[in-house]
Amino acid sequence: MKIVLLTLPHEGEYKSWITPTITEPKGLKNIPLGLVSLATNTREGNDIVILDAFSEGWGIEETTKRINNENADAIGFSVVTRRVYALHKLIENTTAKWKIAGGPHATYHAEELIDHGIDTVFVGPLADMEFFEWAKAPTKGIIHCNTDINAIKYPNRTIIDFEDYFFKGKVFFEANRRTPMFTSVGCPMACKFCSVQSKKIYHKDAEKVLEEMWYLKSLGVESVHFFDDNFNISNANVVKILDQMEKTGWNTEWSMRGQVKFDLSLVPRMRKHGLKRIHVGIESLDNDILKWFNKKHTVDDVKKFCDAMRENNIDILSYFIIGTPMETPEYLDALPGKIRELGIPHPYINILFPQPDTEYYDDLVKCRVYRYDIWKEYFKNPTPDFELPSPFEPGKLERIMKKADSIIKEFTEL
Ligand code: B12
Repeated sequence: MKIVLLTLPHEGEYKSWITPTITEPKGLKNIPLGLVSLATNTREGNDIVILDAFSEGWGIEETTKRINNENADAIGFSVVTRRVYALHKLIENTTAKWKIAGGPHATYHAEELIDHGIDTVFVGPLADMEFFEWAKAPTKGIIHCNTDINAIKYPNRTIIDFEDYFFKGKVFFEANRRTPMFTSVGCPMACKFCSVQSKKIYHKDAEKVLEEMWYLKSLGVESVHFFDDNFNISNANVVKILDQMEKTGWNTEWSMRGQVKFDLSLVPRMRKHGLKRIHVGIESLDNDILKWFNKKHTVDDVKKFCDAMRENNIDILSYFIIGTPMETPEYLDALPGKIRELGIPHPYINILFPQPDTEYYDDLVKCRVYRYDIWKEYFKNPTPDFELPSPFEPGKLERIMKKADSIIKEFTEL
């Protein structure tokens, strides 16, 4: 079977005020690891072409042409919610016997995708085994996926132009020949603003993690980033990976995305084996706001975490969210000073945004701040560049955006 797998173009995506534009990296290409994983695990007997429209910056027309030029039996869309407008256009304008979809939006909105002309929707955080079976005998409908993270091969980076995906610029920090990989998928936490695909967490065996790291090193990678939903949720699992690092002699640079609260006595060992930087969602330096977010740490936990990082010379990139209902102007004015006191060199300031499928958005509908389910209506008929009305009182969004820009400028020379 000839199958085109693609990421969706930016064109027409809904507007979002989450990330101030000054922190959006120019020229950053993201390896479509999900698609590379699918291709790696389904290549035998099939002809698979990956079109990374998102990273290449192609518009809808260009992407349509490229898809149709391939004359494939099937088109597989990797769908994130922000790009459903492009998805609808591409469903309309492309031709193939089969149109299938997977990814976070497909997991949340499978039936709606079927209504819009998708033949088969793959639901779940990993779909490699089900996709392989499907390619042998295609069927229509919704497929609930249970791919075992340890039963699949790691993504073969040589399927794509790997060299092209190393970021040459600088946003917050510099890292040479840095690339992402996953040691787990899923996060059981219940943060109010997040719509993670799986609340259940699936860990790769430590042997497999190190096998992939050494493979990346053989491709000339100098810095590995664990882009997990929450890498250090399980201390036991971190220990298993450290043991395997020790066993195989790993001490090349790595970094990770995870949480503040974990066994800090592990930090010196993590450093010894190459940990350079931790990316964490601190989100706020106020206990009431943290509680409102449903975060499971306190300001005191943050202090202990930052101390441990400083003592071990590990860099921190921390996400903060501003714009919560109980936030005072005094809190915002004091925030940069507190961040500095904690020794956080890279604060990544985001603005609270009602993403679909989050508790925050659902509450706004329940409390009638939004009179009807705006996202539900939008998904039925996505319009280009859609702008969600701000749920804040008049003038607040503009004020917060200015504040975010000024904090970011204070900490970074972008
Ligand atoms: C890396 C990442 C990014 C990278 C780039 C992603 C990329 N390559 O395009 C960057 C940093 C740019 C990014 C940006 C954003 N991201 Co992001 N990101 C991720 C992250 C952490 C990992 C994605 C990944 O590689 N997963 C690992 C691979 C192996 O899995 P996968 O891609 O999902 O693919 C598997 C299955 O889903 C399935 N599958 C996927 N596609 C298809 C297609 C077919 C045909 C089939 C059969 C199966 C299938 O099979 C794959 C293999 O098993 C996820 C969290 C997560 N766990 O998914 C968030 C996530 C995807 N991001 C999210 C969000 C919200 C954003 C932003 C909107 C945030 C923002 N700041 O505004 C922006 C969007 C930017 C934009 N303009 O669209 C949300 C998406 C929610 C949603 N419903 O769409 C997620 C789920 C995080 C979250 N917890 O909310 N992101």
